[in-house]
Amino acid sequence: MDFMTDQDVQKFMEDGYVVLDGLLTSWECEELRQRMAEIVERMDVPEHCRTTFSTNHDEQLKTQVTSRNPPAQREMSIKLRYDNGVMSLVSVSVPLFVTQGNADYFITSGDKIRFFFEKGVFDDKALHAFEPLYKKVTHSPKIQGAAKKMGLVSPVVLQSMFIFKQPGFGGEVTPHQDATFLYTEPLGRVVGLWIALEDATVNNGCLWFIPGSHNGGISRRMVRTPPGSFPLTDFAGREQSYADEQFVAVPVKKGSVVLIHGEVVHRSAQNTSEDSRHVYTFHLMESQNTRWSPDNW
Ligand code: AKG
Repeated sequence: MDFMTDQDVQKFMEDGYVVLDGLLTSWECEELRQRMAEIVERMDVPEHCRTTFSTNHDEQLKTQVTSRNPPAQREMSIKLRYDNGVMSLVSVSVPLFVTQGNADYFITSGDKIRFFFEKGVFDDKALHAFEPLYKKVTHSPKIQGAAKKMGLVSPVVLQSMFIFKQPGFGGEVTPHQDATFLYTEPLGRVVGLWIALEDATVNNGCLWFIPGSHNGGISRRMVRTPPGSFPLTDFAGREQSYADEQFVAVPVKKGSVVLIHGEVVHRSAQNTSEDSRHVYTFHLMESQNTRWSPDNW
């Protein structure tokens, strides 16, 4: 039987997302987490690269505006520990502002491994292309089969991320549509693949979706500003407001993958639990007859 069934495809078309269980074994998840622990262990993030990433309009604008006035103190240190298969954030002090360097670090991150730190806390080749274990998962027969089943003919990998969502710390991701950040003409060419490397629960910050919200276009776009100007990106339009009741929680088991339509509205809450919620995620785009917007970051 196909890893992605016809019913899964139908659910994806109707709701804008679908969960596929059993993409990875528990052992494969641990292998990926262990590899990430090694990468983190040897990372050295220069001061100008210590940046957070927020989907929130006001926060992005605020950090970019305040960055014109560098604060007197921009010290940051981060310490992670990896014990018995559990990665934990040991200590951290906070960078308060971003600088021009930060914005460059973000905008040039598409083909590199780069670290974005949690709001309130806080490399050089893309995971999906250069890290053999991550590359293997990204290009696995199951993923290729699912891409084909969704109708992708010439899919390309746009970006990849490892999201830590640390216990008691991992921040909220506000409601957004991925096409806000990964805009194509026409729309409907981008799909996110969000792989749970640990159980994702309501307590540790699983995804929440508004089923069917992928059919109404997008309400805002993140665009590059003209060359030579600062900040380097801005938002055109605003995210709509959504009622809490519209969202459906989607807890998933370790090793499952959630397929996320580029226009479906989704969010995740802060991780207030004692469990981390590690995820490997990447985005695919159908490249045939698609225009990747030059205004994208
Ligand atoms: C995304 O990748 O678009 C997300 O919204 C991820 C949010 C999360 O992992 O908490």
